[in-house]
Amino acid sequence: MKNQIKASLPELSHWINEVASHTNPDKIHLCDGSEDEYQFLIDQMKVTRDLIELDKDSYPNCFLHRSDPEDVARVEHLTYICTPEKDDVGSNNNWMEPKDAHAKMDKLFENSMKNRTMYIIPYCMGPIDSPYSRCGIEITDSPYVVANMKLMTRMGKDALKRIFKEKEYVKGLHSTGKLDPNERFIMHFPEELAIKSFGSGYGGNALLGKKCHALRIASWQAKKEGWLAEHMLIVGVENPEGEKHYIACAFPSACGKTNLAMLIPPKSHKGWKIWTIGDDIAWLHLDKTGQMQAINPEAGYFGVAKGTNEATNKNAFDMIKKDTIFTNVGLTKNNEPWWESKDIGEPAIDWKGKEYDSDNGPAAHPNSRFTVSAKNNPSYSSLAEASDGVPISAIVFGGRRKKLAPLVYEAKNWKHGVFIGAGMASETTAAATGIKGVLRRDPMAMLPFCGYNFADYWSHWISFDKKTNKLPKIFHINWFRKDNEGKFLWPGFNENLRVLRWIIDRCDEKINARETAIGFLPHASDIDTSDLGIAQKNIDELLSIDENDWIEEINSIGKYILSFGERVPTELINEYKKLSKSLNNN
Ligand code: GTP
Ligand code: SPV
Ligand code: MN
Repeated sequence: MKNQIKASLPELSHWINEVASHTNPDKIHLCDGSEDEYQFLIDQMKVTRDLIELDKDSYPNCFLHRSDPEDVARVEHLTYICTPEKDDVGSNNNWMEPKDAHAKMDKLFENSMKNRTMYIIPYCMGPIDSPYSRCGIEITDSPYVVANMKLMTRMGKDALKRIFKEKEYVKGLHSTGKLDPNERFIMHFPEELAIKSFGSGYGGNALLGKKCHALRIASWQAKKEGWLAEHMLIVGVENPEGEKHYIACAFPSACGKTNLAMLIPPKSHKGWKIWTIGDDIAWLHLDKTGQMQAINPEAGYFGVAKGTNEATNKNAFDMIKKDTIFTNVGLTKNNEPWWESKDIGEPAIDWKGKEYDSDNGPAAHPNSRFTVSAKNNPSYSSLAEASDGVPISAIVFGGRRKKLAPLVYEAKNWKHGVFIGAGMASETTAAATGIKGVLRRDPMAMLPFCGYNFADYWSHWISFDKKTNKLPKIFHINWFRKDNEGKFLWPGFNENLRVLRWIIDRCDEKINARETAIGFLPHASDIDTSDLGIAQKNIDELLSIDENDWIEEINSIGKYILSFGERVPTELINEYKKLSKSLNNN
């Protein structure tokens, strides 16, 4: 195959040789994506203890990987976008001049693969024959990365064939280095379609097809080419009559995307079905008729283990009983994986490999994860493989908010919806290093992932209004509102289908809603909660808005948006002014 690369794409061959001579690996392995290759890597990692085999009877073909304890999450402060113009990345990104960034990274990569194998991973983000898909090549010295990329992407020969044909692909270079947090950087060069990541083996920092390519680089390409690359799940809802609607939802990291994407309808919802298209990333294009179509660029899930149990997410719970790589979970004495709220078994060993002692913290790291092929998911939709994607009826924004944001509301129109997305906020989670549980603005759930200036990003979102009259309706949800004792007001998880039903009924113009200053809210009777046993006062609170709190909120959103300076689109500023005025007039 190496000769084939030389003949078909000399430029790629040149890059591989250049990287090899700079990083000085012991061996070079071009990945073909086969099952044999996967098995070979797994066997090798069992020997090196990079993977620990789990109980073969209850968890066949499942493994545990323990990362370095200082390398367990994305590192937003060490993630950069490198473009010639600083203004192009905005205050939402760290910036470095490309020349300086290359120099810094090249120094780190020097001889970094000595005594190691360099793997070349051709991959395709999206169905292999879809015009919306994009390819990349990741070079890495981590077999764990290769195995994860095999589960998460369409990896190997077919991707390489497509790369030969298209001749355009993202070049990603990754090395685990010494895992020294002081020598850890994730750099993106959107104009060169290149990524350089050093010093971390963690998912979002090291699996370069995921956040680095499919969001940061892709969002830049999408802006140039007129589409959107978003941090969104894509879910299909089928009613008892067999009608299907597809919804794309942007919630920040660890805020419920995987759970919603594969929920199981509650018992009260006979005949309803949920179909998963994707759980983390959506690429949205307008087709020739102006309909918004979505593909999931990924082929697997890198999901949060903690909290996954039979009641919260049975589909996930079942799909990770085979063919799964677990990262940083605990172990039971029977060598089964264990995490907080698994609700079965007891922890014997913690995620660091020490005997479990509750005084030393949780058994599983709060950001412990599972990696599994989407094919294992009982609710996986065959349309996730469709080259033209699925039609999107609604876009839903949401976050973790103890107070303020109601269970659900609807934007008055597209521009107002963009304002709602731009004003999103959520409490921080364990998915990134740093303080947890602090409210921060996270527009469209893209704060860590938008590869360019948010002001330009909002203009790009707004521009869709002129391109078609078939845009999806926009909504906002909050599953995380709490009462004064700190208890969740809404049961969440599978019961969230009730809210999706309201959203769909609104899209189909089947029901009315209550117009308020912030948008359309449901009439309580339009969300069926009769069998849930929730106190009426809780329902009323979930569907209420406190105007004084909202005046404060809108002022804070306004300040945030305006802080992006002259490039902020006038339409967004007008939305802010309109909303501020109508709240103050009430
Ligand atoms: P990333 O993979 O980091 O992007 O996360 P995600 O958005 O896919 O989040 P995920 O579905 O994995 O959920 C994260 C955490 O939120 C888990 O611990 C879930 O148990 C919890 N969670 C998910 N949905 C709900 C819900 O409706 N209500 C409540 N209270 N918790 C939820
Ligand atoms: C997230 O943090 O949003 C994730 C996990 O989905 S990671 O791949 O690390 O970004
Ligand atoms: Mn995510």
